Amino acid sequence: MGNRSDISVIGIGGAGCNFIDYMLELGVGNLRYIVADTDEQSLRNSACTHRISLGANTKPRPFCHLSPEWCSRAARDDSELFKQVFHGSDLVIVVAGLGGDTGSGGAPIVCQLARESGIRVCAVILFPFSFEGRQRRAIAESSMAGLHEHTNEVSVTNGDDVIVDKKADMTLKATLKLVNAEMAQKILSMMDAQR
Ligand SMILES: Nc1nc2c(ncn2[C@@H]2O[C@H](COP(=O)(O)OP(=O)(O)OP(=O)(O)O)[C@@H](O)[C@H]2O)c(=O)[nH]1
Ligand SMILES: [Mg+2]
Repeated sequence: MGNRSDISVIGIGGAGCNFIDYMLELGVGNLRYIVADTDEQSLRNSACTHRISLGANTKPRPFCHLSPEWCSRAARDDSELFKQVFHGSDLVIVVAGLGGDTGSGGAPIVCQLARESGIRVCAVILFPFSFEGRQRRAIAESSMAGLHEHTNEVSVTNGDDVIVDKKADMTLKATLKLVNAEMAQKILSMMDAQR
């Protein structure tokens, strides 16, 4: 493969982890895959062997609901770990679905950490579907501001646009697969541009 760039792709939160599984299933090789989540079960279910348990060192951990703010703090607490993981990469691609706590709070900080190491950073994200409600949209919007601040490029797939194109009887699972396919295509283009 000669002088191919060293590219890391890290999925953060449930959607990010699912997406990395999708890439592994596709068999896109020559990439360093990493998953990071606050949810141990999501990590255990992942086919990716390079796993980061986000927030394992962040105390106190809220009993029920996390928050994007707590997940941002968790990512900062693990900053040395992330920097070690990204060491040697020419490009870091951060993947998350926004609207929840982990991806929305963690992704902008992970982007910032990679950038501080002098690495080019792209975020590939899903902006939530309208049917998921206003609160998740608000969380996504505030995360977007952080992503724009700490990346070279943000590539957004808008959930609602995917729904417009889909067949009326398509299940959510099938819709998310379409989203994953679109995000994968974007990553393949980024890989080509980086070469
Ligand atoms: N591309 C893709 N998007 C998904 C998938 N599952 C969920 N999403 C989207 O991603 C958004 C965030 O969901 P999660 O990733 O589960 O949330 P999280 O970041 O783990 O946050 P918490 O579980 O609240 O800590 C959802 O609102 C959906 O719009 C998936 O498998 N693939
Ligand atoms: Mg989750």
